[in-house]
Amino acid sequence: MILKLLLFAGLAAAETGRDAWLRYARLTGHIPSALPSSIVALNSSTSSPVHTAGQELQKGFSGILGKQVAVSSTGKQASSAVVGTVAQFQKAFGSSAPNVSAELIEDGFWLSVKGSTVQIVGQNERGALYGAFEYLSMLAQGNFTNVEFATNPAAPIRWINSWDNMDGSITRGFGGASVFFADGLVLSNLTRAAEYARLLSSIRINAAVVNDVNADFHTVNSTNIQGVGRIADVFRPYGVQLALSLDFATPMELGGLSTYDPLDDGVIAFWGNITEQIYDRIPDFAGYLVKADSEGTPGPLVYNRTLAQGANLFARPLVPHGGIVMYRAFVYNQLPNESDWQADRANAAVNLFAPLDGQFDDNVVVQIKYGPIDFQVREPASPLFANLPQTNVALELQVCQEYLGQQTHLVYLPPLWRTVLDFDLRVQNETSLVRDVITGERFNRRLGGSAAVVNVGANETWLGSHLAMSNLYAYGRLAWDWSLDSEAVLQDWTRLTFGTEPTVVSTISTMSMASWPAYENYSGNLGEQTLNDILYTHFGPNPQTLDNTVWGQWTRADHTSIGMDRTVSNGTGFSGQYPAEVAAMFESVETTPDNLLLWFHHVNYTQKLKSGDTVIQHFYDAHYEGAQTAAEFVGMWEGLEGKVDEQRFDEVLYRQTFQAGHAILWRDAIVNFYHNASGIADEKGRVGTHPWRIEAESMELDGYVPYVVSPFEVASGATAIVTATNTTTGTASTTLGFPSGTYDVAVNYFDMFGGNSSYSLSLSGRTVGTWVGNAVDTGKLGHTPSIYIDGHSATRITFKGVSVRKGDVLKIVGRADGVEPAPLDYVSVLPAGVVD
Ligand code: GCV
Repeated sequence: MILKLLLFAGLAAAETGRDAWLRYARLTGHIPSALPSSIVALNSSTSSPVHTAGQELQKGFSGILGKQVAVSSTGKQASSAVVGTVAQFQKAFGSSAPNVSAELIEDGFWLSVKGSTVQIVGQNERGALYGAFEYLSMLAQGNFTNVEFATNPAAPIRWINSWDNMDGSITRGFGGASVFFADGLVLSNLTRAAEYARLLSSIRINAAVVNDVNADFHTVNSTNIQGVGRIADVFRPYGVQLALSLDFATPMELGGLSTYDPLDDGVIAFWGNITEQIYDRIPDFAGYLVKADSEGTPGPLVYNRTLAQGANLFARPLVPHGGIVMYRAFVYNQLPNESDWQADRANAAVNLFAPLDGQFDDNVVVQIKYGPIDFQVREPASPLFANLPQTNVALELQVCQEYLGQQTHLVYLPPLWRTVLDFDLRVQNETSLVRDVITGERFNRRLGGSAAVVNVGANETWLGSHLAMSNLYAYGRLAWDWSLDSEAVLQDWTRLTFGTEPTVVSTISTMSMASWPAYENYSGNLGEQTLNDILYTHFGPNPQTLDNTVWGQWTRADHTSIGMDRTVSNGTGFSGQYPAEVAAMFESVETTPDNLLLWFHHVNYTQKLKSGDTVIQHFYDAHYEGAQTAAEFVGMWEGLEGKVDEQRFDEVLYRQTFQAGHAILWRDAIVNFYHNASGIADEKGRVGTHPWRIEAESMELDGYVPYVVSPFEVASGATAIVTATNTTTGTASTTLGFPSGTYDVAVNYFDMFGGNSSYSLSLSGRTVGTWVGNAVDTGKLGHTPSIYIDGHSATRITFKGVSVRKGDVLKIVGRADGVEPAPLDYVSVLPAGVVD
């Protein structure tokens, strides 16, 4: 361990992020001499994960240690790194092979490092490759200690779900186009798909669904079965199995049948045939993922069949091949009505699935989103985990930050995931942690595990953001062992991704661990959900979209009170879906934790929390605190200049700067919205008070006109300015009365999709800066774009350390472009330390 501190990974000049945590960057400092002098990979077939392991070891030794080591498929154990399965070791070395088979279950491995002798024994080939990656991860982190241990997965299902569409787009994709599909076909060049499989394998993901759950029936036509077969071919050397999402109505749409009724013989035969065609091409096909009767998708309920009948339809033809069906519990087609106090979308999953417990075939797994609604910033653990003791279940997470800043905000997700995984459901008054339910341990199920929605794209960074990659890495690590510490996993990722320099590790760790609490603080508090625009982009603030819709993500906020009454006594009855002890806890305001209060209860804004604050004051305080934290991330990251390669340093700085500005927008939008709703002042006098801010609409305007923004809360003073026409230039000017000094000058403007307006800012004729609002059109930020002046397009540019004289004339000239009329909201002239 001491060695670890002495070794630092070298700093390359520029890195794109494409190698992610598998950079194999050169270590500098003292490297022990006792290292393997040869690599023996006990299978030489190129599609074999053991062969891949040999290649990876060679690449790793070369990159990390600068040591060129030959690979062969035979050799001795002493002074070699030998990798293979239990059976391959026995065949090659007989009685001198490590006797470890009893310690291993499927996909597990045993790793022994004794100076220059390294043995990596997998229960299967995939396990052997995992072991090689583990050894390389140690080396890359400068850890040369001798070890000997066996490790096994917590659960057999460790999947990712891609939401890639056949046209090459990605649903909720923020990192470029699909690495699998374009124009209705599988890409001819699958280089990135293979690189992705390498990343997945290194974090022990064993299967990937490659197409969106809103599946296109063309995915299983004969051309595309051959196409996805090629994806499976590039996955195979990494031990990643391919799986597909299905469209329930395919028998009609593709097969020309008059029905897709799951009990119809023709339909049964149709799916049997498709399944055989798939296995002919992909013998190691993992299985199907099914979204049915949900958000308009077809399903068994259309024919009054049960969801179990629907799931079993796909499960049966998979049995002879060992495939499984992941059947999603995210089922709701009946849209609720908010005027009904008892209506609740959160009730749907338990209502639909619990009565079917025991009716699903053995190779069906019900895949359950972590919370009862939809990947919100905070939700209680889905009660469905407690209601299916005779059914295989898996947890569904999102690495994709759909509602959590879309990878333009740093949000390290494992601390959020932990709130669900570590939750004790108290089934039959016994310890019943969600993580033990999903692994199959609690109810003694053979199958179980997890799936995460991952939206990697062709962007060199994969997710559009370097720091967001920690979520993918952590997902894999946790899916293997849910008891791991979130921060320890993050630090491994950081050392592998950015090097072992202690300041780099501690800074990224501090930022990341603070990031989910910060996001929750400036988005939605007290279990109110993420207050973003659920009707449009799921990105910026728009709290009013949660109510008065059929989507059932209501807050029921009015002038005096807020929250969903989910009690049994007076509300939707949702709290009664939990086992008795938990139900009792959530039934009462007194025993419901503050952070879920508004999820379970409808209370006055003046309701006192356990913290002693009122609900409304908590909103105000949390939002100011969250935006402050996001602002601090910028300075923290700047402290890493020279310690992280320039390209990644700049790209992360760009995103952190955006986040800091957008967090202020979030803060102001939400506090203004609830201040307006409740009429209750902020005890600390901050809401509505902006001493360093100049509203654009209050400046002297020439060629600019005021524009009233909707929703009102996403523009300061509810008003922005826009150029008089879409082809002209406007000028906004004002004389500054602030004391002379050095300030940061921030300009809030709107970067809409469909235009790249240009701007210049000057002080009494001295140019402060020029810029173009093109981050959205160029895809530089990647979040879902907006064509409106709203909370999604709102952004900010900051000029630091500007010398301002009292009486200076501040002037902004904006030139419209495309649909974008150079919209401006306000200017802040900020003394050091002020966040506004
Ligand atoms: C792929 C949410 C998302 C949808 C997604 C759906 C699901 O509603 O916004 O894009 O569909 O969840 O998980 O099926």
